[in-house]
Amino acid sequence: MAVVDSFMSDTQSALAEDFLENGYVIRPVDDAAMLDDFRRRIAGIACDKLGIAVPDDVNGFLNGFAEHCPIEKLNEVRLHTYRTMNSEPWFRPTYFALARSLTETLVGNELAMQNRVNLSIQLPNDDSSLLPIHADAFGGETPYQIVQWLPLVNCYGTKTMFILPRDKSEAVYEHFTQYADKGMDSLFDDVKDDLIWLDVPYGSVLIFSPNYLHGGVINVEPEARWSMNCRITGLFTPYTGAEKKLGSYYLPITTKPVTKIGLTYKEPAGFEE
Ligand SMILES: O=C(O)CCC(=O)C(=O)O
Ligand SMILES: [Fe+2]
Repeated sequence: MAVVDSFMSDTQSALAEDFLENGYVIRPVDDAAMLDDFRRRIAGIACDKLGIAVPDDVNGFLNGFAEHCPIEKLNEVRLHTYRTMNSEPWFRPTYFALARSLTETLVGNELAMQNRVNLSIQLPNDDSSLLPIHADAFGGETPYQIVQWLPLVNCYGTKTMFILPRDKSEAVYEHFTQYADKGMDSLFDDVKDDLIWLDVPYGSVLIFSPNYLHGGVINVEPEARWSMNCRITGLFTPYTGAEKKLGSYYLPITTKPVTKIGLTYKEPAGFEE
């Protein structure tokens, strides 16, 4: 009969080490066929808005989106897609399922997930929806979270996002006060040689800690970027939710029966001394 001498499998330990060292990991999604179905449905929502049929070549369609959607209509189509996808009952559960094994290893299995998943569509040379270098914790979000960042097309070069790895971000934070005056553009210049431009092919998912510096630049590749991002946190962490609260911004998704029982337990009267 087999026994074990570790609380984690070798795969889980390697994942945890990689994440702790770099502040991010890139791995295949849990179910490639589910991702294909998911992507086709998302493309279908955008096609509805444009009044066209979903093409067989979804990958080519999304990459070549500039040919189907003029830049003036892009935000309207993006918002329609964002709202519609987030209103579908299959959407957040499927999004979560695609990276479940990674999230459970890195965060836990009793989780709260951002109420909506964000959608980013960046046409070539389009500067309309860029997120310059930042860390989400600066804006009052919990530091006890990961971002699940899912590309619907191959993301590389300027078509992807960058991150400053954990040790380099932490070194910058040691001397951060200077940027209050100098501004974030000068921060970008100071760290740009150390940035990792995350190569995330379709079929894989990026999980990163948004406590470390990250962002994007104008996509100068010939294809459009389609990516989604969503925050997931442990249901029970020291974070008290000054800005982004549990119950509104983060919604519990995998609350366990023992927690439900524990939360409703009331000590019967008569036990006080
Ligand atoms: O997709 C990007 O370019 C940036 C995403 C981001 O900043 C985030 O998800 O926290
Ligand atoms: Fe961010």
